[in-house]
Amino acid sequence: MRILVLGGDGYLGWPTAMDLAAKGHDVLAVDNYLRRRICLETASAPLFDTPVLEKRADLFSALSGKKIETRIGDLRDPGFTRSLFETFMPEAVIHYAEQPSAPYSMGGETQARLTLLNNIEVTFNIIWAVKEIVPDCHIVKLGTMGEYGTPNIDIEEGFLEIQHKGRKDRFLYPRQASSLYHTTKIMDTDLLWFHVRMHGIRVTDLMQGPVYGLSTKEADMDARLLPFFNYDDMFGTVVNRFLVQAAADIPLTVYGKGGQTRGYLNLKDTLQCVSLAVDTPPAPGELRILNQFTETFSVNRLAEMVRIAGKELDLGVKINHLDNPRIESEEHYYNPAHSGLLELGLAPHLLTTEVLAGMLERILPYVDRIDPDIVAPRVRW
Ligand code: USQ
Repeated sequence: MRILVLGGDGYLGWPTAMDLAAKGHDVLAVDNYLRRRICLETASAPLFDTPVLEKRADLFSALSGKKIETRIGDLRDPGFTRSLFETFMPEAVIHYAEQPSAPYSMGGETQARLTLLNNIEVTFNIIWAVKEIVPDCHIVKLGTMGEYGTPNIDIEEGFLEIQHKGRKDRFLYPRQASSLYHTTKIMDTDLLWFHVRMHGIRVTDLMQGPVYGLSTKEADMDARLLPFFNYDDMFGTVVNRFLVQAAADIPLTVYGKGGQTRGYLNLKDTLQCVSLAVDTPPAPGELRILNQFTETFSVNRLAEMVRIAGKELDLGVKINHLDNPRIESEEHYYNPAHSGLLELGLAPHLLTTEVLAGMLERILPYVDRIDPDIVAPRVRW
C-alpha cells in the first residue's frame, strides 16, 4: 500500500515508517521538526543522537534495501498538505503529526495556543485532503487513552450505550482530559466523527496509553536508527524516564501518591497495532475506535518494577515521592476495555523484569549524556 506517515520524525513516527517500509509498503514520512524545535527551546535533548529524517532514511535504505521517501513541511499549511496527497495518492495515512506533550501544553498561553492550533488545524487539513483528493483513504489517527480521563465506571472502546428515561442510544464515550494536549485529542476525535458522519470517510482512532521502549527490529540495526528517546519532564514518558533515572542514580520521580493508573504498551506493540489497523480498514462512513495498550500499572508499581530490574544490574535504585505537578487523581478506579486489537491479532510484549533490565543495559553506556537538570518537573498546573 501507499502509506503516508505524518509526524514521521517522532518517537513513534520514525519506527512506524521503518516497520511499514520493511513490510513492503511504499512509505512517505513527513515532518516539520516541531518536536525538535521545542526540544531545543526547552533543552530537552534526547538520550541518543538522532540524525535528521532524510539522513535516517538514507541509512535505513543502505542497511535494509528498503526505501522511505521523506518530505519536510508544515501540515498546518493546507496547500502543502493537499500537494502531498495529490502527488502521493495514499491508500492509508498514519496521523502522528501533533504536539504530544501534556506538560508542554500546560506551560503557558503561548504553549497552549501552539498545541491547540497545531493539533486541530493539522487534523482538519488531513480530513479535507482525504475528503477532496482520496476519499477512500483510511485515516489511522493516534488518539490517547487520556481522552477518557479516569472515570469511576468501566471505560469502553470508544462508544457507550446509554439508557435514559426508557430509551437507548449509542454515543462517543464521555471524555474529560486533564491537560490541554489531551483535550486537543478529544477535539480531534469530534472532528473526525463529524466528518465520518457527514462525508463517509473511513477512520480508525487508536486510543493509545503511554508507550515505553526503544528497541524495534529495524532500530536495532544501527544506533542512529533509534527513536527520538526523551527522558526529560516534558517529552519523556514515565517508564523511559524511570529507567534513565535509575541508570543515572537519580531517585525515581513518582508524582504524588503514585496510585495513578494507566494502560501501557511496548513500542513494538505500537508498531503491531498500527500495522493491524492498516491491514483491516473500516468501512466507508465508519469510525472504529480501539483502546491501544496491553497492561495497566500504577506509577508505584512501575517504580517498584524498575527498582527490581535495577537490582539485577547491581543498581541501588531509590524511589522519591514528589509533590504532584499535575492536577490528576492519585487514587482511582480504572478498568478500560481493550479487546479490539487483541481480536485483530495483537500479540503483546509484556513489561517484565527482563525487558526493563534489557532497556537499562542499552541506556547505561550513555549515562554521561544524561542531564539531571531536565529530569525534575518544570511545569506545574
Ligand atoms: N508520572 C510520574 N512521574 C514522572 C512522570 C509521570 O509519576 O516522572 C505520572 C504522571 O503523573 C501520570 C503517569 O505517570 O499519572 C503517566 O505520565 P506520562 O508522562 O508517561 O504520560 P502522559 O503525560 O499522560 O502522556 C504520554 C504521552 C502522550 C500520550 C499519553 C497517553 O506523552 O503523548 O498521549 O502518554 S495517556 O497517558 O494514556 O493519555
